[in-house]
Amino acid sequence: MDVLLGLQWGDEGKGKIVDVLAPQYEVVARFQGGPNAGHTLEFDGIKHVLHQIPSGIFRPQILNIIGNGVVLDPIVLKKEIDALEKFSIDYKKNLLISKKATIIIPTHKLLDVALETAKGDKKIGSTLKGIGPTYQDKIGRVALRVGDIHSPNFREKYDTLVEKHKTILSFYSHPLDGLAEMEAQFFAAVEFFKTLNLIDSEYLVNDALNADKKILAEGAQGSLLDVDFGSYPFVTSSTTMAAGVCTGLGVAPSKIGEVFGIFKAYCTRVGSGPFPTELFDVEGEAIRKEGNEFGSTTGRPRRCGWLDLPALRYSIMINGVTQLFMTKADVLNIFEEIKVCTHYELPNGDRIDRLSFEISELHVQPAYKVFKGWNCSLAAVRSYDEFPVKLKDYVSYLEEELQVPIKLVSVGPDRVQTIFR
Ligand code: 2SA
Ligand code: GDP
Ligand code: MG
Repeated sequence: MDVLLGLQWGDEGKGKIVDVLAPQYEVVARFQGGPNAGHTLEFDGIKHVLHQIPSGIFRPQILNIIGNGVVLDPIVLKKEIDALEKFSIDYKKNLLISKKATIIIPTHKLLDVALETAKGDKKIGSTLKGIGPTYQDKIGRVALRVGDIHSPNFREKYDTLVEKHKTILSFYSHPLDGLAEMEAQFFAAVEFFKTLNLIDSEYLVNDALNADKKILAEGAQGSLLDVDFGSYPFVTSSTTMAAGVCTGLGVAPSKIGEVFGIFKAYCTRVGSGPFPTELFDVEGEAIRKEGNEFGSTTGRPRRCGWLDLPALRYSIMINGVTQLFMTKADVLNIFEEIKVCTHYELPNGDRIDRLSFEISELHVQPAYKVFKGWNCSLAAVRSYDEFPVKLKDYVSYLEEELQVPIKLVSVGPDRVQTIFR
């Protein structure tokens, strides 16, 4: 089993690259996150944004699994499936859902809003999809799971959980506006859910591996948003790193083969939290405009900045990355000069190149190496040989610094704008 995951703060282009690699695999599986994710795929002039459905869904021969590590919103899933209807995708055959995945219920979303509001200017910048409260209930051992929908006690379990949530919501004086309507949608979506392929996905995954079938695990968010190793508390609530594949799908660490680490040629972050190379000037604005850096789920503008090597090295280390994929190289076409952060400096001039526990309080300044930009369009480029020399230099420099080969460079959102090396 191979893994593809984001090395930054998400939105590295995972959806696009999973779709490109999918024909090499028989199964594509999501192992964490939920409707907070927005994975964009583009082909035949059409753009698709997936939230919970794995990005192999457009390849008819591939089985797509939503694993036990995912928190799943039935209402969002119904909408996603409806949006796929016109593309004649056989989701009853190609989409399989773990009975052990956790269900997001309407009050989880209200709680997400209430908890964020209570944080005031310390808010995480949650997508408000109910992710944090649902993972809290999972770990607190009170959550509902997909397999529960067939239980005669489902409604009772639901009501017990909602009562608990209402107590917390009343503590925060949070209104229950819209709850009745959300519940009606939820129960309708649960009925629809019963018609889907709900399975013990750990058996399917391990049987497939034992039969030498190839599986690609598709990460969501990014390593710097990992609940343990990200910039806590400004993180998501799941294990976004490679280790999450084992708990999120039920596979042994020994089954993991290649770990594809995907990064943008620069950095973005959506939501709050430290971002040492963030640009607050016209350059940051130019990246946002050129890269169309707006949240794929919420539409929020993404914060933009230069590539950060200490952060990338950290992500490579905790994930055991074996191959690097660089995306959005074309977004840097517009720049005369491109910067890469090689290390950080403290106010006293000391040099830092590790992401310590204290780093967010140290007021580090990024130190940059400056490259001359290639300053030309990459729209028609279809092979590495056609790359401008300055882009080749940029790729070689990063490879040397990161000590992992860059095997793929993406030069546009479309499937065909993908260059293998
Ligand atoms: P949450 O909703 O509880 O997981 O939010 C916690 C933090 O995690 C960040 N987060 C994300 N960061 C990048 N991309 C994500 N997906 C969407 C996208 C985001 C969007 O593809 O653009 O549309 O805004 C994602 N999901 C969660 C989030 O910003 C918080 O910082
Ligand atoms: P994901 O969450 O990692 O799947 O990434 P998102 O879909 O949230 O954000 C990536 C955005 O960049 C999407 O709009 C993609 O269509 C787009 N994209 C992906 N690769 C490239 C690329 O190489 N160049 C450009 N210009 N856009 C890209
Ligand atoms: Mg995204």
